[in-house]
Amino acid sequence: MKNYRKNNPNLSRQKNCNENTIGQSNYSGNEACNDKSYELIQATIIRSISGKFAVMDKYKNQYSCSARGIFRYDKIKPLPGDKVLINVSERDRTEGNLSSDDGSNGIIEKILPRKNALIRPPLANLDKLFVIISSAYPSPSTTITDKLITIAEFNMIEPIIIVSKADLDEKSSDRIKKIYRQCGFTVFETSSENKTGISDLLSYISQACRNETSSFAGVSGAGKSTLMNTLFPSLSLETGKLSEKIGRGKNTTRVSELFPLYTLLPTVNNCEGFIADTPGFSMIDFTRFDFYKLEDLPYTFREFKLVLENNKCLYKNCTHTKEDGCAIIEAVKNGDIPQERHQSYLEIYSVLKNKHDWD
Ligand SMILES: Nc1nc2c(ncn2[C@@H]2O[C@H](COP(=O)(O)OP(=O)(O)OP(=O)(O)O)[C@@H](O)[C@H]2O)c(=O)[nH]1
Ligand SMILES: [Mg+2]
Ligand SMILES: [Zn+2]
Repeated sequence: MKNYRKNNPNLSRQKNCNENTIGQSNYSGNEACNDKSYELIQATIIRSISGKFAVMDKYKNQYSCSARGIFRYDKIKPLPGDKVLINVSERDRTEGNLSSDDGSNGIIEKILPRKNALIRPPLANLDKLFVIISSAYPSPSTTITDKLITIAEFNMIEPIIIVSKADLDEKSSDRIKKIYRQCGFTVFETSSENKTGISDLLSYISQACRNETSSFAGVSGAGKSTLMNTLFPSLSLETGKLSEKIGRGKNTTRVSELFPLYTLLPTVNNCEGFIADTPGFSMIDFTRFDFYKLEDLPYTFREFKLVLENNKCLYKNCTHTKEDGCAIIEAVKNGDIPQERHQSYLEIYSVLKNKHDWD
């Protein structure tokens, strides 16, 4: 990789002093500040594999890092997307090279404050989440899709819907598009097979995702990696067939990885930022993980919020599940809220309600 740092007169490294950072409760920053050899470089984690982290600094130098033990002690897992301060040796600093002889040429000292962090996919500091749902094979589930959307909404991440494999079932593709467009989402329809919708999505990414961190997410086999390969021909991500017996993906992608947009879109000027491919899943377990609380749920459905701004439910503590005089149920009846979205709401409501009762 080209070394931008060596020739850069504006080279600035951040000093390790009194940052509001994650994972430094038992770590004395003073010790580092007194010693010039401990000057730190700010970088972004782009990949994590079995305890090692690939990170990239703003001059595009890449380093392989391990993390300080303090993170494990504090039960904080550095995630792809994390902005970190790393400590690298003088030799590695000038070489800026991911594959040093011993396979490790830096240490993550600090994780800078996060804007957000997701459990699934495991990523930090996301601005946009492309939620992929295939028209068929695997058969589309609006419930799983809505679970993912609500998690994004709760974390102030903009969800963008992509209906993939549009070549397989036009009717199903139209149905899904209609649901999400009606709720106010930006929706794309693509087929990697016959290359439809690719240029629209590409020009959206080139404009809207610059200088941001975004990610693809969705069930295994929905076609995320195939779509990334189609959009960005410089990638050659592994893709996999579905299990014929159960019509599900086989979890081909194993790790979440951020790709720098400047490498994917070489013709776009000043294209900073990242886009990630992530491992697919078959379910999102609200009983095991605390994504958000029951009382947050109605606000994670953007079209519910709109209805409630203009109409009041009869009862102040309306759960929007079955009450007479519920503005949401009324909106579902007259077609202002898609039935499928309310169904997803009911399913998540029931899981969170039971969990709540138990606590
Ligand atoms: N007909 C059709 N098949 C597609 C399309 N996109 C992907 N596929 C097929 O779907 C299968 C799964 O694709 P992947 O890209 O590996 O899916 P994924 O979402 O990355 O799966 P995981 O990595 O397991 O999460 C492969 O056999 C692809 O060839 C498409 O647009 N049309
Ligand atoms: Mg994949
Ligand atoms: Zn209500």
